[in-house]
Amino acid sequence: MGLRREMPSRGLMVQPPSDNVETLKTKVCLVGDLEVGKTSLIRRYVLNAFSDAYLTTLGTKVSKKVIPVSVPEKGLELRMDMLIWDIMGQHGFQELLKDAYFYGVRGILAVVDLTRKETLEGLRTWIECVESVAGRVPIFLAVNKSDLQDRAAYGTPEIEAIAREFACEYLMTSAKLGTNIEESFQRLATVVAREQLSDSNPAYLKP
Ligand SMILES: Nc1nc2c(ncn2[C@@H]2O[C@H](COP(=O)(O)OP(=O)(O)OP(=O)(O)O)[C@@H](O)[C@H]2O)c(=O)[nH]1
Ligand SMILES: [Mg+2]
Repeated sequence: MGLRREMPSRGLMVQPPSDNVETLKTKVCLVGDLEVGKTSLIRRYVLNAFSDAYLTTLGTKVSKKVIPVSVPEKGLELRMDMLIWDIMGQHGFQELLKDAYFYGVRGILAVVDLTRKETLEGLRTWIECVESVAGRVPIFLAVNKSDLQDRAAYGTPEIEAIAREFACEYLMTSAKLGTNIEESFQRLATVVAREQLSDSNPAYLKP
């Protein structure tokens, strides 16, 4: 798989301002193999909670978070209503349910597990699956379980290779310790907003 092409622009879902701040409605999803920590990242982000117990996600769960986003190059401050879709990591369901889950996705938080190298390879089919439904969308990569550095199965070169492949940025995260969770979602929100506000959507930029 070569480098990703530029993403086509598409329409906006902008609501009229209620409190003088424009609201951007966005659907993002977390994808990655079983047990990488998708549900834990969302739990930490939305509820600031964590559990060591592993309960695999069956089907999907949607959470919502309202975040301020600034796009400095456009001089814009926005409110993003982010719907966060937690998808189960079972590859078998992909073809069956992808239309239902990935329709309208505007951004992907791709998650891998620092202690299992195969989760890097697993990511490819996840991203292809989302993009087969939603088209090209911005991606942010979370290399999760950074608290288990002593069990790391790969290092920076492998991470940077996969980040290059998907033309995305990444952070090392720990849902357990709460490391880089806010930052990861915030940076995903920013790249998604930037894409949604691309030049082909000039209507949005009117005062
Ligand atoms: N040490 C450590 N464990 C973590 C971290 N994040 C998640 N876990 C553990 O990893 C296991 C799997 O976490 P989940 O959040 O359920 O993983 P998932 O990706 O949602 O899994 P599926 O829903 O089955 O696809 C659980 O036992 C979590 O406690 C982390 O940052 N550090
Ligand atoms: Mg889960």
